Amino acid sequence: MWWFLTISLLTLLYYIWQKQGSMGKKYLICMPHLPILGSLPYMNFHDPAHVYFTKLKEKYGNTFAFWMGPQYSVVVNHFSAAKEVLLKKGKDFASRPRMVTTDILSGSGKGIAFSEYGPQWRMYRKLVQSSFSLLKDGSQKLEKLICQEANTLCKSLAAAQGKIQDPATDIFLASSNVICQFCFSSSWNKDDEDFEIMMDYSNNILKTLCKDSLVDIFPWIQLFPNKDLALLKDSVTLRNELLKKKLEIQKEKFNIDSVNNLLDALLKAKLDSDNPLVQEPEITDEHILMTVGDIFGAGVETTSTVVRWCIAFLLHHPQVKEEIQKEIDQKIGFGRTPVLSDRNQLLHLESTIREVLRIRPVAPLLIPHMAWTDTSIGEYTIPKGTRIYINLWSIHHDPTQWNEPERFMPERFLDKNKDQLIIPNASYFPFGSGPRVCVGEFLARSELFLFLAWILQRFDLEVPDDGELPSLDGLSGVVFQIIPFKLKVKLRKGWREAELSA
Ligand code: PLO
Repeated sequence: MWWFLTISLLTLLYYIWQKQGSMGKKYLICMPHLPILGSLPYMNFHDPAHVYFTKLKEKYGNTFAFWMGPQYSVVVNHFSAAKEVLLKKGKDFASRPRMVTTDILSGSGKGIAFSEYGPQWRMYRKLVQSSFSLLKDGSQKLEKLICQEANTLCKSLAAAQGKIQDPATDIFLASSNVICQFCFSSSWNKDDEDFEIMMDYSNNILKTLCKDSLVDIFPWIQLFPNKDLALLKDSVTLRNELLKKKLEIQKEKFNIDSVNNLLDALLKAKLDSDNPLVQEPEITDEHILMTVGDIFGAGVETTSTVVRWCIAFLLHHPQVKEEIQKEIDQKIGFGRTPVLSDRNQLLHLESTIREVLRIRPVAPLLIPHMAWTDTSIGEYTIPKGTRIYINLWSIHHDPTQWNEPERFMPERFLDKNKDQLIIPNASYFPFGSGPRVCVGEFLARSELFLFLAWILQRFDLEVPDDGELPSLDGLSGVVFQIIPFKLKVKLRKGWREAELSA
């Protein structure tokens, strides 16, 4: 009886407290919620979060609120509100919520992907951005670098020609080496121990990070034994050891007059900031490691996943693959390998990449944003500290913007005459937008184009003899992964003949 009375009283006080705070302000429609547990008892955990939030649109509208345990949170399902959050009021919403799992990965909010908005984040982000320009011109030309890895990738695929293979490791190696060159000017072989360790820990981090697991909602849960958290901690320790090793090597080689990679650029910035006249946020080894760790992790996991999604969709749609190859044969032939400037020529390949990024966005809920000041979305008040989930899945599958959004149709990114690439509507931003837009977008797009162009020029990709097509369901998480699949790779006749006559 006493229990019942106490709980009823607490619930009543909670609602009165909420109502008082909201006088004169307009709040978003909110899912039902209870004290402490928030809306969790009313939520369905069968569907992946991005699909569930898309379904809730019917009931609560495009933008609605819910309580993730004690945390007031907002879901944005439509591009116009998303643009307001990411671009128009981008600064207000440019922070990140602190979560137990991302704190473990980022050494308590260091680096650039998961850190809060502020001068420190801005400085590291600028440093990373200017390092990317090292790639655009300079000795380590981006194109040369990617083509070198595309060449190794094609050789490995050719070595297992005719057999049934899962291309995941070879593709992962290729994208890892591009980003490894950018970060540390080094690369791995397929059988290097460090490469295997990296592939393993990276996979385990993806399985456990930012999954809206209970520990990210109720941090006190970490006080109890937790298998996933232990796996994440062990994986992050392995990652940090690997990064530290790279940092020590780079420190020994470091020459301030020759900045060749991201780590060099950060070490140089650290030296410059040791000057007491320069008033900038402090640059420490730990911050450097976490920043490189973010870029490295993002470069490794995202590109290789998208290349595999592209291959999977092409196995489902062989006619699209044929169209791409026809265009490669006409515009490039077999006399030379593809280069970046072919991008304006290979419209079918480019439109396919765009469509894959639409239908299977790399991060269907982006990384959660957080309002670091009191602000608003439209006429609705958004208090400081609100978590914002931008539902890219819903935005990219919005039936009012996309005709048959569930259908794979690369031609939607071509004009009527099919001779020009277009973005058919504004409900599309696979790399995010605004202050937190992906810093590696240029690198990612270049890699996707070159890896796929090299593969499709040389090989026919076929479904294994048992006819099993890849699953297009995916595994949700901070990166929307593809379920491993197998395929048969065959050298194309034209390529073989060209090789013989060379
Ligand atoms: C991938 C696993 C790595 O071991 C660690 C890592 C660092 C940065 C993360 C990345 C992971 C996943 C993709 C992320 C990236 C930062 C930006 C990128 C989340 C977890 C995206 C898609 O937003």
